[in-house]
Amino acid sequence: MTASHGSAAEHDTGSGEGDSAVAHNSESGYGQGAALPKKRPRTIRRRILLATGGVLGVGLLSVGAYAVNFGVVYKGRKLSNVGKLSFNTRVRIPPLLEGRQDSSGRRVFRLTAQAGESRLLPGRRTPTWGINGAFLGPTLRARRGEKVSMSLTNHLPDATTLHWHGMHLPAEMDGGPHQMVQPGAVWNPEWEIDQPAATLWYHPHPHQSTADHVSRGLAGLFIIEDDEAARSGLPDSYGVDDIPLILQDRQFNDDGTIDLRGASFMQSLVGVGGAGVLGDTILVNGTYDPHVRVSTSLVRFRLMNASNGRSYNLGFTDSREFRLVAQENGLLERPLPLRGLQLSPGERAEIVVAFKPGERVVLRSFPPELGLEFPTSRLYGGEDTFDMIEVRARDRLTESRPLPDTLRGAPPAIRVPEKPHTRSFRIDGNLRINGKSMDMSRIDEVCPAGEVEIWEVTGDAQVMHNFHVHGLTFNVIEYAGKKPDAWLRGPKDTVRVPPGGTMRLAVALPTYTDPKTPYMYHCHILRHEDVGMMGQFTVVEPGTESSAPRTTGGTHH
Ligand SMILES: [Cu+2]
Repeated sequence: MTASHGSAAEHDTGSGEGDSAVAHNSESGYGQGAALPKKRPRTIRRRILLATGGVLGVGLLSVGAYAVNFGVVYKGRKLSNVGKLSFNTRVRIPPLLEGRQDSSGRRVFRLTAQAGESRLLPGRRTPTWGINGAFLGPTLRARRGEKVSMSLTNHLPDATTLHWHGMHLPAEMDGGPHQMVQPGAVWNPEWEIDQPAATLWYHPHPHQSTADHVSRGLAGLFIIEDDEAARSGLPDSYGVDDIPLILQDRQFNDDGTIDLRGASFMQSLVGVGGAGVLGDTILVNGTYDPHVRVSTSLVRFRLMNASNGRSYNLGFTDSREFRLVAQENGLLERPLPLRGLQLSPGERAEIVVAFKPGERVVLRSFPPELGLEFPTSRLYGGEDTFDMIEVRARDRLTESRPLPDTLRGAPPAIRVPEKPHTRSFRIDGNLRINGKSMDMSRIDEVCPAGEVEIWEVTGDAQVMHNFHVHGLTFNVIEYAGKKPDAWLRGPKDTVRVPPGGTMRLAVALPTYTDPKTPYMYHCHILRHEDVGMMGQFTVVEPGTESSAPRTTGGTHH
C-alpha cells in the first residue's frame, strides 16, 4: 500500500514538469502522463483546440497570430499566490443548521436562496448569491434514520435547483435539472436519511447554468451522522476540532464582481478557457487570506473542493503526515497516513492532523497530478501552487483522544456479484459521453434497483475530467489498469477520470424506483457539465428494464 502520493520534497521541487512529475505519477497510479509518447509540435494547435473547445480561433486568426497570442495567454496561466498572503483574516465557519423537529418527528430545514453583497476582498463589495445569507450556505446536519423535510424558497432573480450531492434519495428529491424552482417559488423535498455518516454537500444544478450559480456563491455542506460513527473516536466538535474547509477559487474583475466566464475574449479565441473559471484567488469558507485557530492536539478537517474546475493537491508546507479518515461517502476502515491528497471538483475528504502548541503551518495546494501533457496540463491548473489557509495552534492545546486503528461506522466495501452487469461510458474530445451530449428528455441508461454493477469510464487523453454519479456510492476497483491505492478506493461519489485510460467502478445502485425521473451522471468540471457532458439514468424494479420508458416524456424504446 502506498502511504502517500508524493513527498514534500517532490512537491517543493516538482512544478509538474520533468522527471519528478513522472515519478510522482507512476507512484500514485493516478496519472498516465509518464506512459504517453511525446507529441510532435505540429499537432499541438489542433490538440489545444480539441482539448479546450477554442474553435473560434481557427477561423479568426492566422496560424502565426494564433501562435503568438496563444504564447502570451499560456505564459500567464501558471498561477501561484505563495508569498502574497498574510493569513490575517480569521476563517469564517459556516453556521450549523440542524433544523427543527416537527410534531411528526421530521427534521425541517428552512433554506432561502438569495442575492446579496459580500466583502470577499479587502475594500471591495462583491454582488453574490447565498443560502440564508449573502455567500455560501449553512452546514446542514442530520442523523441516519431521520426524516428530513426541506423548504427551499427561491428569492433569486433566476430559476435554480438545489442538488444534494452524495445523498441516497428518490430521484424526484435529488434537485437535479428536472426539479427547477422558479423565482418566488418554494420547493419541499422530503426523504429519510439512509446512509452512513459522511460529508455531503448541496449546490444548484440548473440545466446549462450550474457553473454560473455555483460561482456566485450557492453551495454548502451537509453532514450526515450515525450512531456507529459517533463512536469512531474521531474529533466531532463542529468548528472546534471538527472544522469544515470549503475550498474555492475565484477570478475577480477590477470592480470587485466575480468573473463568471473564466476566460477573456482573447483567451477564448486561442482556446484557453475550456476548464471554465480557474481563478487566481483562493477563498476558504468564503474567506480570503485566511487562518484558522486550533485548540486541540488533533483536528479533523472536512475538505471540500467546491471549485468549478480546479483540482487541488493538498499537503502541509512542512510535509507533515496526516491521516485520511473519510472520503466522499463515508469513513475508511482504517485511518490512512498520507502527506498529500488530491481532490478534483466535487470531491471531499476528511483528514485528522496533529498539532503542537504554538505552531503555525500552511495548508498548500501543490501542482496537481492531472496526467495531462503540454499544453493542457497548465490550462487545467496542473502547474499552479496556492496557499490555502494557515493553521495557528494556540499556546496551550487540549489533549485529544488518540486516533483508533480502526474506525467504527466505516461502510463495508461494495460486494460485486460474480457476473456483474457492466456499462461503459466513453468520454470523447468533444465533451460527449458515449458520443452523446446531454438531452433532458432522453434516458440514457435504465438500471435495476439495489443491484451492484460495474461502470467502466474511459477518459480522453488530452482533457481533465471527473465523473460524478447522483444518488449512490461507488468504490473504485481498477484505475488505469491497476488496483487503486487505498486513498482512491472510496466510498466515493466523484472521482477523476484517468486521461486516456479506463477506471472500473463498483456501483451500488439506488434502491428507490422511478421509471420517469432520472438521476444524473456527469463531469463535475462545471463548464463541461453545462455544455452537455452529462447523461441520465433511471432506476426501476429489476426485470422491468426493457419495458421502462426511454424518454422523460414516457415514450418506450
Ligand atoms: Cu470534464
